[in-house]
Amino acid sequence: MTTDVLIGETEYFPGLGPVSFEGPGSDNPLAFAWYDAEMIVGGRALRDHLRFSIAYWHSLVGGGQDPFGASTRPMAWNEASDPMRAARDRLDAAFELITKLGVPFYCFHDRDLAPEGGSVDESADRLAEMVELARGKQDASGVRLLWGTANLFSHPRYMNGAATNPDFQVLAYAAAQVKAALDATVALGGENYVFWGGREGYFSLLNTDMERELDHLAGFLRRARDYGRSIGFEGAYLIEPKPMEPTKHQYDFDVATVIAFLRQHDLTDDFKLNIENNHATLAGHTFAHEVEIAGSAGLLGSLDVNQGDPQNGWDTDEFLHDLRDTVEMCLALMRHGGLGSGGMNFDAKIRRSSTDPEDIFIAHIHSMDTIARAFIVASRILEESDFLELRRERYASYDSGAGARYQAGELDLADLARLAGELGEPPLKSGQQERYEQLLSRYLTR
Ligand code: XUL
Ligand code: CO
Repeated sequence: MTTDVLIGETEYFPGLGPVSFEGPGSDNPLAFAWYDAEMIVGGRALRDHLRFSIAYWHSLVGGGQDPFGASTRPMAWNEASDPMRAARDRLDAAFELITKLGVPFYCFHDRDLAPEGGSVDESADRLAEMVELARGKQDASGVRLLWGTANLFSHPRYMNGAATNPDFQVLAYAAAQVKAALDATVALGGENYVFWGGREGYFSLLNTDMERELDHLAGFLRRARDYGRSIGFEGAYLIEPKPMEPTKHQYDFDVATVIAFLRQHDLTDDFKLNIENNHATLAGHTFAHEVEIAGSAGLLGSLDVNQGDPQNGWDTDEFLHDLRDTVEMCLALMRHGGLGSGGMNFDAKIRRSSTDPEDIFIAHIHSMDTIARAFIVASRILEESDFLELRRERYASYDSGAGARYQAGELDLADLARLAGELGEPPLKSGQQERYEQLLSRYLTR
């Protein structure tokens, strides 16, 4: 799976890319130092392990606007006064960026690809028109769709939620949007379909019937699943947890909450998790923790790779560059069998003051390098060090004797109490945390 560089009528990033691999010694900010797509790790090319993806909304739509000011980033592809013309220009720019970076996948919201129309039908027609063009770009370049989704949070009609809106008319409108977004995803061979509960949550419990809203959400997901399957969608549906923002409390709070919800509503055969690092840290967890929880439940779907700022609690969506954290996440990911049909989507934005055309290239290159390097380090820790052995030894008392019988479900509480009396006071056994941390540090620089 390779991608061919695709430039439209206008070249939007002249002089930039295609990006090549120069190796760890490179000082060239516009070349890969670690991400060698062809490098074989554990029998597979890095490209196929990592399955990088561009996020249309951050890299082609958002221009750095924040609550205090307008956008700062020059984006010539968004300037046409006819919004469909702008959508076509944006598609050109998207495929130029994706293919120059050599990224194999992309992700979009319906409204990133095509502007909303004046009615449900006009919006669906506009999306279908853009899907036709995107299909051509995919075929010409070899780029694939990792997932599609519907933006059910920007329009004012969704201010009180979409599938959890107290007003049925809004829920129905959201359903129309998801139907069209599923049609688009299937037409483009999308491998997954994402639900991020944009405004599914509450600001005050005083005016909120939470039980009813959650029930409506489950019903909405069931309808979406059934429709998708009926039009031939065979991929995974993914829920993306986030604890807060925009609402005070988002229903899909974190991975554990979502898993409980999916199990309660019998949805685990079709739905998995799309885990985002900055959402994990907002919930007071780490990326590794969330990957571990989903992996243990067999519900690991895909990743939105980014990072927050340790000094504040916002969803700053920075490009992931923390090597150490990423190694920890990769250790959890690899122990649970990797991404499968998921990928690593750069749900990240360059800073508002990053206004040079090359900034978006450098941001992706640096993140791809960080992740590739972390992945290689993690695979070496797993294959060459005593990391797994140390962890196994820590639990060795459950491998034989009474411990093994306990793990197999035998021994009741009275049996355990009798054994405690016979075995006596347990000796203290070190958890050796510093030894693990040292091991990780040493592999970072090898
Ligand atoms: C918002 C977020 C979204 C989802 C897709 O915080 O992460 O971009 O990934 O709707
Ligand atoms: Co995201």
